[in-house]
Amino acid sequence: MNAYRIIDANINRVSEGIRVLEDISRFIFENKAITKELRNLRHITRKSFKDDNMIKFRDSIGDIGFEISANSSLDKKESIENLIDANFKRVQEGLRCIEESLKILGYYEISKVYENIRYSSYNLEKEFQKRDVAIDTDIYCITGEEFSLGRDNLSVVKELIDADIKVIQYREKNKSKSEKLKECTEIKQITDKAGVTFIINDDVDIAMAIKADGIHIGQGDMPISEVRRLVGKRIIGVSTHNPDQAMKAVRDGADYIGVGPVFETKTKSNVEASAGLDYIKWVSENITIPYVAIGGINEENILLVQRNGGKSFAMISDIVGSKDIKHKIKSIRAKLNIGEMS
Ligand code: 3NM
Repeated sequence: MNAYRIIDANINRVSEGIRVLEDISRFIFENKAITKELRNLRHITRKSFKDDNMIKFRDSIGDIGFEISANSSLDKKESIENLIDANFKRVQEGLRCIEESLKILGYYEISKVYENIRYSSYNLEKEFQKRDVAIDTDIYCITGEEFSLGRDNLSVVKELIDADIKVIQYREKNKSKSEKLKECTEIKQITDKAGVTFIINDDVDIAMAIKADGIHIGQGDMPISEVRRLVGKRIIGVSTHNPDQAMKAVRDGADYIGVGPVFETKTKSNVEASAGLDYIKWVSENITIPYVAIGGINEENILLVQRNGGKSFAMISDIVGSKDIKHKIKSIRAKLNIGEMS
């Protein structure tokens, strides 16, 4: 009976798909709970139905599907996100084939077991997508000691935390690696205590050394796939300046993108020409991962950015360069809240 052959092939297919997801969860995202759950599902998949007929009807060499699959270009996996997506689909479709075939053979109870595995896989797929992207925030603050009116980065960060800022990026272009490492180590201790997401600009090695929550890279830096290999489940943010770069960053597996420069800025040297409000509007309508507007944003123009689709706003000079940081943030937030209501 060929239904046995379908079941046999799909138990293998589902187990292999789960194994790929399990290894991504284990070695890339280092997520114990999801890895354990996947392992459990793989075992149930293998053990719940065993019948000698499956081996009897197995015929991998005579499988007419092998040639079709070998010539298909659909096997191309562009990023880790594609790989996850493709393997969940493979697992779910395979489970459905097992369920239906078991019913043909009259194994209704066992068919239910595979149906349950399928439902668990939908849940896990959602968990996979949730990855630690603690980036949804209103004001995303970035350090810059030279604009900080003589204050050092550490004391600015303390003031930001006191003002209830939830995401801070360390960006310092004029310091040595060892100075940056020392500063980031100190900052990490206080951001950890405060439950604040701490992202490092450019230096993947520092991010790894201090176990930062994330890394932010620019267009000229290492490819996202390489950075992902190094940082695993940590957040990866990528600066983008036009729609092509935004779409590529999403395809390559960025967790969020920077969108700018919205306005002219003097803070970044060699900065690209202003991308304008059209670009942030385009992103708000076309990009599904979190995005952060950046470049020349200040208390005066932030509502314009909000009206053009901005939800999260990265700022350097207007915040670190203000005398009273706490007051500044309070007053920006008041504007954003009123803007949202009107
Ligand atoms: N990145 P300010 S603009 C660091 O467009 C940075 O990717 C940009 O500083 C980008 O808020 C920028 O002082 C500078 O203008 C932002």
